[in-house]
Amino acid sequence: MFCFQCQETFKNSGCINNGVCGKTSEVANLQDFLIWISKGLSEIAVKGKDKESEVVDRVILNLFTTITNANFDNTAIKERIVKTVELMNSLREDKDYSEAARWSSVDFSEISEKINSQEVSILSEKNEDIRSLKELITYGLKGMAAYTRHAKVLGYESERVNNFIIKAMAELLKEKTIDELISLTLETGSMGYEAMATLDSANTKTYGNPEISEVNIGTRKNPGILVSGHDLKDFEMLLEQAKDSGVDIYTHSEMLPANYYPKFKKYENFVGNYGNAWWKQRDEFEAFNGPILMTTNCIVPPKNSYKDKLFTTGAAGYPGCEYIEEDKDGYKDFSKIIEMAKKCDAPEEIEKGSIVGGFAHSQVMELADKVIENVKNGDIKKFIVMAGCDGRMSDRNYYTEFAKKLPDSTIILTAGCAKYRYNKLNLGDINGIPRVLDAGQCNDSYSLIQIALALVDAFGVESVNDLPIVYNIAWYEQKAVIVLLALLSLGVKNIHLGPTLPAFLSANVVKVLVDNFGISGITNVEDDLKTLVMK
Ligand code: SF4
Ligand code: SF3
Repeated sequence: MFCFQCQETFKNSGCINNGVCGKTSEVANLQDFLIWISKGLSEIAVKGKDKESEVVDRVILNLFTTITNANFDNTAIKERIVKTVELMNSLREDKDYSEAARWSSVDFSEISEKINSQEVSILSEKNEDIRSLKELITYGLKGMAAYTRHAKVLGYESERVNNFIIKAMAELLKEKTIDELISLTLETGSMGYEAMATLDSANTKTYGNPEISEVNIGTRKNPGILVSGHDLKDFEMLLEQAKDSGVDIYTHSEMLPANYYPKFKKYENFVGNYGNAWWKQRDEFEAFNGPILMTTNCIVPPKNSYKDKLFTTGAAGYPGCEYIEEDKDGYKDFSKIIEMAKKCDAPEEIEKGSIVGGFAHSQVMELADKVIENVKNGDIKKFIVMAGCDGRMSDRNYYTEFAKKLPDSTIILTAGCAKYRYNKLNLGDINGIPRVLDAGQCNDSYSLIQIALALVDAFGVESVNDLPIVYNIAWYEQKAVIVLLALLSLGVKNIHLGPTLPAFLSANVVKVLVDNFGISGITNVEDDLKTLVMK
């Protein structure tokens, strides 16, 4: 195996025997093969007369399945390989295709032979810069696919985004120049922005605009179900099915922003958020006592103490944990989880109190006058975008320290699970405006962009780069990659990215990003405060 798609990759170079995330080499190799034939399937669709929606759905699910920490289940990945090959076989015409598009076997001894030949490995591309850009685009597409699927289950999609995903996947099989790949990278970013906008519409039109909310972080005495990941539709179905069961529902990690949506608040058994970011789940899931539903990443290989209570659905999967299928209408039956919860103890209380969030674009626009007035009178001097991911490595304490040491005249704009590094620090407020404004999940970085664009209008400046906004973004997996590419495609400059720069960026690609976008890594809290905030 060779995988370097996430921030925690071994020695910031590449996982070679096992993933730091817990991915086995068998799963990693099968995932590489799945991506390779997904590109082949895309090529068949691009060269064919009609772009079958079945192709789009299949490629999107395959991309999403290979996101870091989403699916560790070799059986599930093999099943997806078989379905993909069968679809290719049914659509292939009498045309000239690449080897990936010609692949027609579902015999796993042949597939293993192909994998062992190393021809579908990331390292099969020998030119380091071409490999770097092709992987950057692939990872962006993975993030875009995740957001696209969340929107699709709510009945929203963008044909442009769908077509782009298929086109770009097919393009990645071709020989390309550096310049061609750079322009495909930027196109990926702007399509990523459209995918995020589509998901924003899907979420807000279905569940209402997020509003300022005080979220309970304590527990009640009933047994509970804990829901993690990003899929709001799964969350709604579970809330609805559990509403009269006597079982309480709690969010974990990236599901926290569900607490901000008006439509979910009406459920009396929706208690609040339990615990922190994904990487603390081994302790927190154990203390929770009840079953847990993972709707997407990030899954950490579970402890035996709760493994039989961990359920997955959608693109997520873990061997030995039960997977909840959807029926042909998209309905999922969660009764087994609810019945299991009834027999479990109530959650152990690990925290008390509340946190405040819900500052997506519509809510912030309502506060716009107040925000602008505070900027004009100098009470707010700077906004620091600290969105992105959290991770388990101790070097991420940097973000807690950075947040603590920010001057009182600054506001943190956040989205994604990066917020857990500072959302319980009680950083106070500026004339009633909290100093940490959480817009929601990582995809709600879209809201942060909307807020920046509104400020451009309000202050009459030329671009977002003329605003008192700086960027200190933390990344971990591929959804952060699409958020980053979206920001670059909008012309946002001087983003600081940490805790380390992606291992998949070659020295030359980093140079392109530095020269054109002023991207840089992080150094230490004191120096970065000077560069970002005090200047
Ligand atoms: Fe390693 Fe990250 Fe790939 Fe997992 S996803 S195998 S930790 S690079
Ligand atoms: Fe977090 Fe996985 Fe990226 Fe969605 S839950 S931001 S890491």
